[in-house]
Amino acid sequence: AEAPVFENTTIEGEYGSLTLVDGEWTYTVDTEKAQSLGEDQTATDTITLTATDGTTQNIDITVSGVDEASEVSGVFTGVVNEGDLGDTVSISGSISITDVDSDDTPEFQDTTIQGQYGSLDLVDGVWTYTVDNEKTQELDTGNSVKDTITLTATDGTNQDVVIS
Ligand SMILES: [Ca+2]
Ligand SMILES: [Ca+2]
Repeated sequence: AEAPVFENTTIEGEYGSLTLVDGEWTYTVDTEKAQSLGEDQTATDTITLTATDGTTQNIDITVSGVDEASEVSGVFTGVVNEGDLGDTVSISGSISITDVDSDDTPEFQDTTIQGQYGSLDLVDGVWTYTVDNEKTQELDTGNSVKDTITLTATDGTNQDVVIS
């Protein structure tokens, strides 16, 4: 009988692929598949090689997670005109935060933040800035001021919303 061998092959695993060439295996991580692993997470990818005589051998690869930064999306600027006293002048936009790491679930929680010329309410990812007309009456046509409100997500990510 011929001596058994492990023939050259490439096997797809859960987080990458293993290539066997002349008895030497190389495991290459697929970044797309592995990025959901967070900073303190590890996963084991078990690849089974089968020899020509049917002998099987598992190769266990431990993949350690790396933290990916969270991403904020939405509307971060707004332009409103001051209103007369007693008017309600407001502008709205959305804000959201995502993180590919499965153990990171940041969010912007509901809050109300007092600014210099009004206040911003955040409810379920929608912010509404309402002008305090008492503080803006001194603005003449053509005058513009900026109010910068900083929203902080649960993971510490800051996002400014700038209202003119
Ligand atoms: Ca990751
Ligand atoms: Ca992360």
